[in-house]
Parts: sequence; C-alpha cells; structure tokens
Amino acid sequence: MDTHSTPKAPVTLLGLGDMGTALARAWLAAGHPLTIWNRTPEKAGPLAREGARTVATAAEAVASATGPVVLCLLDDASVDEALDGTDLNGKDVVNLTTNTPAHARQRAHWAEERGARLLDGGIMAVPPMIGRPETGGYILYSGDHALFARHRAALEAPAGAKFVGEDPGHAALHDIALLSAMTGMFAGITHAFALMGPEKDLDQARFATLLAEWLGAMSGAAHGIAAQLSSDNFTEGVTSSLAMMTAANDTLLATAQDQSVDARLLTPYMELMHQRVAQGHGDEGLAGTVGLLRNE
Ligand code: FVH
Repeated sequence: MDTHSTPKAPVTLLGLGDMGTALARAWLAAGHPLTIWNRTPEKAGPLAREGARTVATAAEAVASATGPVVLCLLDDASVDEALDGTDLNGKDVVNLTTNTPAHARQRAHWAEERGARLLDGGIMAVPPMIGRPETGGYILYSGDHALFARHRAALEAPAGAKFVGEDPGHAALHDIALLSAMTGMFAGITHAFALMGPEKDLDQARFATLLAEWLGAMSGAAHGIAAQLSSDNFTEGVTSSLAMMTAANDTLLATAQDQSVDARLLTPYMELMHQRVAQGHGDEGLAGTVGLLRNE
C-alpha cells in the first residue's frame, strides 16, 4: 500500500454563501488545507469545525495565502469591497464570482496592476452538484493558461475544470451564453406547462418526463447550427427548414389561444424566424436567425 500520498495544495477562499460553502466542503473532502474568510463571520463556524482555518479579515486571508486565492462573492462590486486595502502582490487569484466578460477583463487588468495573476471562472453547477462529478457540473476558466495548469489539480476538486481561452473574458462569455440558453429553455418549459395546465386529467409528472426527454433529444440541434455557422452555409444539412417551422408556429399559436394561454414567451422568437423567411431564406435552418440578433 502506498502511504506516501502527495500533499494537496493549500487553497484560500473568500465568500461562504451557498456556493462558497459547497466549494469549501469539496476542498476539505479532497484533503486540501483550506483558509476561509466571510464578511459575516458566523458562516465560517461549521466549516472551521470540519477542519478549515478561519481568519478575521480578507487582507489576512490573502496575506497568508501560498496557493490560489479563490473569490466566490455575490457580484463584482462585492469583490471590490472585500479586497479593498488587501495586498495582492505576487498572489494567484481565481475569481468564481459571476460577472460580465467586460468586468472579467477589467478585473484581470486590475489584478495585474496590483502585481497579481488572475484566472476568471464561471460555475456551471448549483451548490448540490459541487464535489459530485456524477452530476455533470463543471467550472469554466479563462486567462493565463500557465496559471490554470499550475492550480488545475486544486481547481478540479469541486467540479470538472474546462479552460476556454487566454482572453480573461471568455469564461464569463461562455457562462452567460450558457445561462442565456438555459433561460430560453425555461421559457419554453413554462409555456409547455401552461398549455398542459387546464387539462385536469393529465399527469404532470409523466409530462415532465416526456419534456425532459424531448429537450434532451432536441439539444443536439446545437451541433447542426454550429456546423452551419462555421461553414457560413445555413442550408447545409437542413431537415427542418425555417419555412416549415414558421408554418408550424401558426399551429402552436392557435393551440395557445384555444387553451387560453398567453404566448408572449414564444412570439419574439417566432417573429425572428418569420423575418428571415420574409427575407427569402425559408430554406435555411435555425442558423439563419443568429445573424438577425447580431444586426448583421
Ligand atoms: N448558488 C447558485 O446556484 C449559483 C450557481 C452558479 C454560480 N453562482 C454564483 O456564485 C457566486 C456566489 O453565489 P452564492 O450562491 O454563494 O451566493 P450567496 O449565497 O448569496 O452568497 C454571497 C456571498 O457574497 C458575500 N458578499 C456579498 N456582498 C459582499 C460584500 N459587499 N463584501 C463582502 N462579501 C460580500 C456574502 O457574504 P455575507 O452576506 O455572508 O456576509 C456571501 O459570502 C455568485 O456570483 C453567483 O452568481 C451561484
């Protein structure tokens, strides 16, 4: 038996909200020495009993850090407040706070001005998925690849780590694009349940199973759209044309009206498809609508 296991890198974590607490538990479970700080100190108590070292100020946490300093705070403004007056010189900062690509780039520049290196991250998971690889959660990273490589082992303890580019804004861009797609999916789910709602004899749980299976099957369409965008040929491999879908949309809207359901979650997207068909591109697939949103 190998009794000489490699010591785990120390991690410093600022922010013990729902997500920060889940991250902390994952690092403790993986055997990483963990130093924690939170604005409201009471939240650190349970983690201290589980083995984390607590400190009274963010400045103290950063000063004692010999590994990555991970930020998991509410928003970009809270990062400013938490790090106000701390000496970041020579530190490796990993910012997992959700932000815009522009804020991520500014924050990387801000860190560089203070003598620190920064990786930006976007967490594609909810707290119960952290430390549980089987749930499929992951964290996107962008910025200096050498920095990512140096801390990769520690960063992979809470969830899979995916590096998406040296531009520090790219993790946030991927994060927000994925969350935006999720928002559209939730809009569709909301409309679907509204349609089913008035039928009292329908089984909602059985419908949910059908819905999840159908959305899973249809999500593969993203690959076809990507291929069309890459080749700049929006009719390539089209099996469901915009003309066909626009005609089908009339049936969707008529059914919504019959069921007394407000179709406002669907109509903006349907109008986009209609606009592209009216431009003479009814033979295209969904990739044809992407440029309209970018005003190309
Ligand atoms: N929870 C989730 O489902 C999502 C999943 C995807 C990623 N998000 C992002 O993760 C960041 C943290 O989220 P969270 O769930 O931990 O959020 P809260 O539970 O609300 O905790 C917020 C922490 O931020 C601290 N904080 C707020 N303002 C300040 C400030 N001005 N100075 C210092 N710290 C601040 C707060 O401290 P306290 O209220 O306990 O004193 C918490 O530690 C977030 O970007 C999500 O978008 C989570």
